[in-house]
Amino acid sequence: MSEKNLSHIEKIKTSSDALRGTIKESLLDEITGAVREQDHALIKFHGMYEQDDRDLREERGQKKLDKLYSFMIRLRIPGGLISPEQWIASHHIAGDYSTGVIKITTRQTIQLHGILKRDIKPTLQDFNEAKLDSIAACGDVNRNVICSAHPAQSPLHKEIHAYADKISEALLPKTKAYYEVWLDNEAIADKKDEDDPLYQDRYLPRKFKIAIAIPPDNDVDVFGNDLGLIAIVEDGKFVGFNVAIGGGLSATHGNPATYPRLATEIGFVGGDEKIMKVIYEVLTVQRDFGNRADRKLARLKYTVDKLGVEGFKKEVEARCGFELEPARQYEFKQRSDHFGWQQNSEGLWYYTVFIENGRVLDSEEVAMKTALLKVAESGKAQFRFTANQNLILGDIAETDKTEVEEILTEYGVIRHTESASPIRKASIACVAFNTCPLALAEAQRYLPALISKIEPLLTKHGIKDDEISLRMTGCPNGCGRSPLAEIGFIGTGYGLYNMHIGGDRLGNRLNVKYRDSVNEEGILNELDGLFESYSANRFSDETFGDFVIRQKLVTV
Ligand code: SRM
Ligand code: SF4
Repeated sequence: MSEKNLSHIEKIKTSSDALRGTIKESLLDEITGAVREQDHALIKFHGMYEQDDRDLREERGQKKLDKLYSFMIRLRIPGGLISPEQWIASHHIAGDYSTGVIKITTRQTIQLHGILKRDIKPTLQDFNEAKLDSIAACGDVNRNVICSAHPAQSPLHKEIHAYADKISEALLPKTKAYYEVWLDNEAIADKKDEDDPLYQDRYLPRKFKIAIAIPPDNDVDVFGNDLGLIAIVEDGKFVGFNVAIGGGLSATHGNPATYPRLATEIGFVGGDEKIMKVIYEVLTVQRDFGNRADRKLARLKYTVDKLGVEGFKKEVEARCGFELEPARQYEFKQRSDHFGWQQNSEGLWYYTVFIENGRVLDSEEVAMKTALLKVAESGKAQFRFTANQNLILGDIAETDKTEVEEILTEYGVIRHTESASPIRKASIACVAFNTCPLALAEAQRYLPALISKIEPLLTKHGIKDDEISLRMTGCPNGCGRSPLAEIGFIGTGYGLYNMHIGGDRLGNRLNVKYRDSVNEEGILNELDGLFESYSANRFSDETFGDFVIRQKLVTV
């Protein structure tokens, strides 16, 4: 591609001195709370975003004040697992430097918001002390590798989870910029140590996401990822992965060239070396064939559709030097989290805590943040985030279960988890206002209240125990994976949402737009009618998503 057609981010990347840019200078500039324009793009590769408080934008603008800049930092936590000590550290870092709210994301990690420029380094240094980092949590590289989170029913889960770490490590950029800029490490003497055969100096055309699903659970929404790996277990042994390519959930309002797409399964690969090779070469094909002119069309899904699924697969196979085997059999049976207590094959206990939209804070209803700190301080449980924005307190010994349970009871966590309705527990909302610069409508600040108005409708129609998946995003980027919900709301303007229906309960089918830009009254009217019809006419065990498709309310 000729230089002049490259998007401006491509130029920033190649001229960034391995992602250093002028970040150090930006940090020293006390006149503004922001970083320089090119550094704005580069800091994403270090796991952070520059934002401003959108609630205050207008008022500050009227007073001719600069925007109130702050930063969001997102950690890299492959498979979502951290130790109690790391939770304690995160709790205190959140209190010291951010808004104090810890946000569990849809990719099994945590983010902190509202960090001032001068506090970024202390934040990252404190995380580093706790052996946590934010390298490649954002940017045009492989992001946090996610993996089915559910309590290990079999010892194989450990073996498969280990791949999340291994893949994440293998696909990290080689640059040492993070250590130099944020942790004050000395500049490396020999730049050859930073040679990066995978990312070179241009990195990928766009973000890249990998998920590992362990059937029967599809809690990671494996088909919404650039690269989906579905673990295949035969005769009690993990034998390899089915490989799915080209998933992605974003679209842009008014741009028909953009669309959500489910990943397509292209075959099976077994054996550690071959598995790692296939993953690596999927990235190199995207690196070499992805669109570097238009970032709206740069995700892997568009490259797959450009080359054709077969064409893409052949290119991967040629680079690997071997062919994929035919995809193997598996079945997904659940996508939502398994709330409450579970025990694994080794006798260890797990408690899955419901955390509405992933926001860990103390509220009048539940002292979640305090409770989790107490559990962490007891040292009796590991912390595993789920891709549904919840938390599993895991690996709890039989002898420690009572102690953990007492803490959870004392601070209202068990009541909170048990009393939430099935639809609330199966809901997801993205961040949206007040920090997301791309939000057109509210999501996590609004969905809980909307659900409180939807619950009586479910009760009225006798379907309150139905676990309908309902997701809301403040724009069509799909961060809360609304295109994969049975009912998805996608913000179009403040207080307005496109309403999509007809996704299936397991994440195998995208939903379809049903109504344009409806407000709350419209949403509740539509749902009232739909629930009435569903309750009266559904087959037994038929899910809401399947029902609306059978009734041809939308066409897939
Ligand atoms: Fe996302 C951009 C939040 C998961 C698709 N996403 C953003 C930004 C960073 C806005 C921005 O670019 O400035 C949001 C920050 C808001 C804030 O204030 O924190 C943001 N995305 C999130 C999180 C925190 C939502 C949540 O509430 O949990 C999730 C963080 C995941 C993580 O830990 O890495 C999050 N984002 C997703 C997902 C879901 C997933 O990966 O399973 C998607 C859809 C899947 C996909 O990628 O196709 C998603 N986010 C996007 C996109 C659209 C990308 C595209 O293909 O065009 C953007 C915009 C962009 O990249 O230009 C975006
Ligand atoms: Fe922001 Fe849109 Fe993502 Fe929501 S879906 S966090 S509004 S980019």
